[in-house]
Amino acid sequence: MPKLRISLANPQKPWYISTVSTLRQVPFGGTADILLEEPLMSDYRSEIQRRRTFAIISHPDAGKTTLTEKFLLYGGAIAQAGEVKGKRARAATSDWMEIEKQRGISVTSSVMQFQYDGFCINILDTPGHQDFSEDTYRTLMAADSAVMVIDGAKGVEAQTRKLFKVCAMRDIPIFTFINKMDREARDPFELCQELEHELGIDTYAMNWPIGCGKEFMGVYDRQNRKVIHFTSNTNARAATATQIEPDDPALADLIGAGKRDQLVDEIELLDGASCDFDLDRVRHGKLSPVFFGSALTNFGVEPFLEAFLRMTTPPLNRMTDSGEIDAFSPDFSAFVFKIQANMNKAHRDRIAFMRVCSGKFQRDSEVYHMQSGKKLRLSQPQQMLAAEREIIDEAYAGDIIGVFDPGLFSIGDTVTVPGKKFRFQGIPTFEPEHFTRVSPMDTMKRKQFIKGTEQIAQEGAIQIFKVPFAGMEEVIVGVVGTLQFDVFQYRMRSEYGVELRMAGLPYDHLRRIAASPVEPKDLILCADAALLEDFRGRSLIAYSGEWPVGYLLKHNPGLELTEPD
Ligand SMILES: Nc1nc2c(ncn2[C@@H]2O[C@H](COP(=O)(O)OP(=O)(O)OP(=O)(O)O)[C@@H](O)[C@H]2O)c(=O)[nH]1
Ligand SMILES: [Mg+2]
Repeated sequence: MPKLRISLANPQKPWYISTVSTLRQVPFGGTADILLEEPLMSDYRSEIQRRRTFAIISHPDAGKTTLTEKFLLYGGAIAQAGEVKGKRARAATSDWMEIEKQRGISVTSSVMQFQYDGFCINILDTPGHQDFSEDTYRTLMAADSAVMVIDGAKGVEAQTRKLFKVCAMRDIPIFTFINKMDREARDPFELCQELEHELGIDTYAMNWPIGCGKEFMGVYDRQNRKVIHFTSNTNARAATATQIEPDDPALADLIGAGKRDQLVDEIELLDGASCDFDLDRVRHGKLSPVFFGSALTNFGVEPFLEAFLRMTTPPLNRMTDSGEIDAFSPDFSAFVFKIQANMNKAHRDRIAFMRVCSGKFQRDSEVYHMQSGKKLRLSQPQQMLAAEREIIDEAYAGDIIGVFDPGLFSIGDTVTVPGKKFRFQGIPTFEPEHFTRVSPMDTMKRKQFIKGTEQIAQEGAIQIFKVPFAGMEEVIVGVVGTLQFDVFQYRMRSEYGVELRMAGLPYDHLRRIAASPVEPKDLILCADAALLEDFRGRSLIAYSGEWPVGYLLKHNPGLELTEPD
C-alpha cells in the first residue's frame, strides 16, 4: 500500500483527509502517516466520474440562456441572475458578446464550468437561430448529453427538429425542459405526444405541471410522488417551494379543489398511459425524460437540474481513426471544437476551446498536436465562465478548456500525449449559401481588414475566398446564414475598427475543383458561376441554382467538382 506522510507545521485549520481508508483529522502542528486506500491514480478517475458535460439546444428564444443563467446561479458561479433583454439589468452571463447584449439573442455558443452538489459541470449554451447552426452543431460534438428546451406555447419548432436529429445521430441522452409554463401553454399531454410523433423518441414525464400562465402553481414530482408548490419569486436564488403529498387534504387549500381534482385525474391517466422509466434507454438517447417549468420564475429549475445530473452520463468514450478512446484511460487527449478571437478586449488573443476526451491534463505538460506533428506546451490552460477565465493547473476528461492559440489550431484538431497518434472523428463543415464581396471603406485600414477577416475566418464563423489575381483589399465572404454577415460587420467595426463595404453576390452553392483539364483561370464559365480561391490556394467555383454544374461539366471535359471541405 502506498504511504503518504503529511505534516502540518503552521496550519490555519486542521486538515481533513478524505481519500484514505478512515476519515481523520490531523491535529495542529502534527504529522501523520496515512495508508492510502488505492494508488493515487484513482483520484483522476473520481474526478472524471463527477464530470457532466452538456449542451443546451432549442429553437430561438425558447429560453436556453435564461435557463443557463439559473443553473449558474444555483451552482454559486454568479451571485445574481442577469437577463437576456433587461434594459438596465445585468446581462446574462453566456450572452457576453456586445451584439448579443444589444439584440437579446445568442450568436455564438458559450462555455461555462461550475460546481453543483459534488458534480463538476461543463455547460454549453448554444445559439438557436439557424444562421448560427454550424456553431451549434460543432458545440454539440463536445457534449455528452443535451438539454432540449421547448417553449410550452409553441411545442416542437423547425430548429428543434434539426438539432434533435444531430443529437439522435450520436445517440446521446436528450432531456426535455418544457419552459415558459408561467405563460399560457399548450396542453401537456399534447406537448408530450408531439415530441414523440415529431421527433420519434419515447418520452417519460418526470413531473407534471399544475396549471399554466398566472395559475402555474407547481409541479407533481412523479418519482417522489409529491406535489412541489412554488411561490412566485423572480429575483430569489430559487423559487420558494413547499412539498406536499397529492392526497393530503391541505393540497386543495394550496391549489384549489378544482386544480387538485384535475391533477389527481391527470396523474392517473399518466400512470396508465406512459411507458416504463428505463435509465438505460435514457442514457442511449432512446427515451427522453420530460420536465415542465419556468426558467424565468425559477419554477421547477432546480429539481430539473438535480434529476438531470443524476440521470445523465459521465464523459462518454469517443471514436478516433484508430478505435474508441476510453474516457477513463490515463492518457490525456482532446479535440478543438471552437476558436474565438478577442474575447477579452484587453488582450486581443485567440482562444482555442478543447474538449478533454480522456485522462488528466496538467498545466505545462508537453502535448502533441496531431495535425501539425508538433510537440508543444499549453502553458496557460483556462477554465471558462463565458467571457471570464481562470487559469487552471489541471483538467479532466469531460472538461472544456480554453488555451491560447498561437495560430496553430484549427477546428477539429486532435491533441494527445506525445507518442500517441490518432485523430478524433472530424467535425462537419457546412457549405456556405450566401456570398458577398467585402472591402474596407477606408483603404488606409487595409492591414486591419486583412487581419480581421483572416482571424474571424479562422474561427469558422465565416469563410473567405479571393478572386484569383485580385489583391487582398477585397475578399469574398461566404456564410451559411445571412445573420452571420451582420455579426461579421459588427465585429470588424468593434474589434478591428474597420467599416466595411459589402455587395451581395447571387451565388448559393460552392464546389471545389478536384481535377481540371486546364489552368482553372482558363475554364469556360457561364454567367451564373465565378472562380474563387481559398487561402490554401485551392480553386473553387461559386454558382447559383443547379444548372451551371451541367454547363461547366459539358464545356470543360475532364473537370471534376467535389463538395468543399
Ligand atoms: N415568461 C417567460 N419568459 C421567458 C422564460 N424563459 C425565457 N424567457 C424570455 O424569453 C426570451 C428569450 O430567452 P433566451 O433565454 O434569450 O432564449 P434563448 O433560447 O437563449 O434564445 P437564443 O439564444 O437567441 O436562441 C427572453 O426575453 C427571456 O426573458 C420563461 O420561463 N418565462
Ligand atoms: Mg441564448
